[in-house]
Amino acid sequence: MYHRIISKVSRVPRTSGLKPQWSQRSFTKTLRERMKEVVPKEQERVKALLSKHGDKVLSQVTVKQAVSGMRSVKALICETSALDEHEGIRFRGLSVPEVQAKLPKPSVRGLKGEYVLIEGEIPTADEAKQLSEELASEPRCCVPKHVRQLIDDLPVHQHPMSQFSASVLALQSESKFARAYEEGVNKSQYWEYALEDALTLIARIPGVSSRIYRHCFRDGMMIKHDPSLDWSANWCHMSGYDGVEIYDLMRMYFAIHSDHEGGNVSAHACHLVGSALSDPYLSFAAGLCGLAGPLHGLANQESLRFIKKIQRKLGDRKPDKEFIQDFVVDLLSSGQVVPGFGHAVLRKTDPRYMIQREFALKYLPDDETFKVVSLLYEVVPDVLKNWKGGKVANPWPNLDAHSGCLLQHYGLVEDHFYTVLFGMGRALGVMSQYVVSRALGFPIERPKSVTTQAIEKQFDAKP
Ligand code: HAX
Repeated sequence: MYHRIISKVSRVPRTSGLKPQWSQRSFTKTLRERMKEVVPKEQERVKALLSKHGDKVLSQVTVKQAVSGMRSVKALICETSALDEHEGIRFRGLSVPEVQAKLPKPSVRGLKGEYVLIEGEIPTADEAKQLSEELASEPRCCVPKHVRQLIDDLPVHQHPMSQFSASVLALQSESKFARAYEEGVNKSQYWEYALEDALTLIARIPGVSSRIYRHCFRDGMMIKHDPSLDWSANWCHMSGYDGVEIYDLMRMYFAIHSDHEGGNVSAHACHLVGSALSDPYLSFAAGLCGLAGPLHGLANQESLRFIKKIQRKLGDRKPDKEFIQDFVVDLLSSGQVVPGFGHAVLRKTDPRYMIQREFALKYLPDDETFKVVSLLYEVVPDVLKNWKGGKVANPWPNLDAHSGCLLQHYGLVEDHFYTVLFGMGRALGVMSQYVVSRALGFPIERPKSVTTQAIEKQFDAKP
């Protein structure tokens, strides 16, 4: 998802005033080189688009849309991915299965997941390897002492998502973007500093996140990163999970959680805050705070808890459709939502759910939790379709209905932590969006709000 912009950008000598922190033959340099080539072209293209079509109507807004969360209003730009309500997400034009099929295979030093996220054009195995090495190299991946100290001092009962956003804010002391702005950098160079920060932030996330994990759920002793492992595998290793299957699972997991166009809460929050030229750290922390809500990223924690409640109520009995149906109806009758089902844009089963289901069918078909997940898949859509006259726009499962079952199978049972993993993946998408936004010079976001009285005044008076 630095995608084409970033990936195209990588093959020219460094010309900015940034101090190089990595070797001259590193992939990052290649990224910058491609960026140097592509940014002016993309800027010209967007300029031409504005002069040709600037006054055309892209979308209209009804009163209902204004009152109910701006559903379907097209008023944002996101270049890294696009979401179709029936087909699901495409990363720079590639569907999830296409990305999976086209990427260098994990056998090429385990580079499946993060490359989907970072490159728009399919990288060569060498390019993938270079980026992976870059992200695992010191000092780029090293978490500064004050951030380690902060995590160690936080109460273990504090939710891991607030620990994560606090840590990202603490990392902000390292922002090159913020420093460059203070020193009066020319706006044409914003994206270069944004890219620096985005790469450093991404490189440090496995260290931050695994520290939070071991602080909250283990003995607090840290495991050193292994520079021979890729980004996803390093998170597993530092958190205490080693093995080919879990490495593969997490590569897939981070890839599918990375980007979901620009209107979802985490991406939009990050974009909005970034539009004020808040640096990448501040902007990503804002995105994380949005992701921590139960209607968004926290739904993965809630989904597994919901499944566990079903299992507790089942006791020694085997789950069946009737039991699940009654359980779901009880939940709905008590005014709660079924976590992991529904979506503001999608109108079919989320392809990110299907990919996880395929993984489960291959590696854990007999897992007891997977059996409940499968029964929910069979039962819940019909219940939701008929609930209160069919008010639920999308009765199908989203990605959060499945992920906890896979994580739990490999020993990651601490459901509080699941949204942090979502946030790790999301960093790759929203930081890509941030760099692109600075490269294209998008201005501060400032839609117009109105009061409900103003709407009444506007329309009541008319016949
Ligand atoms: N269970 C029960 N009711 C649901 C529902 C569900 N899973 N999904 C939607 N509804 C209800 C809504 O609460 C709403 O009811 P009210 O009119 O009483 O307010 C009604 O159906 C219409 O809502 P909608 O148009 O179908 O859905 P929205 O666009 O308003 O909301 C949500 C989309 C994802 C927030 C919603 O489907 C939901 O709450 N799902 C459960 C939580 C969840 O899984 N969230 C994760 C979504 C994916 C994501 O972002 N992951 O990070």
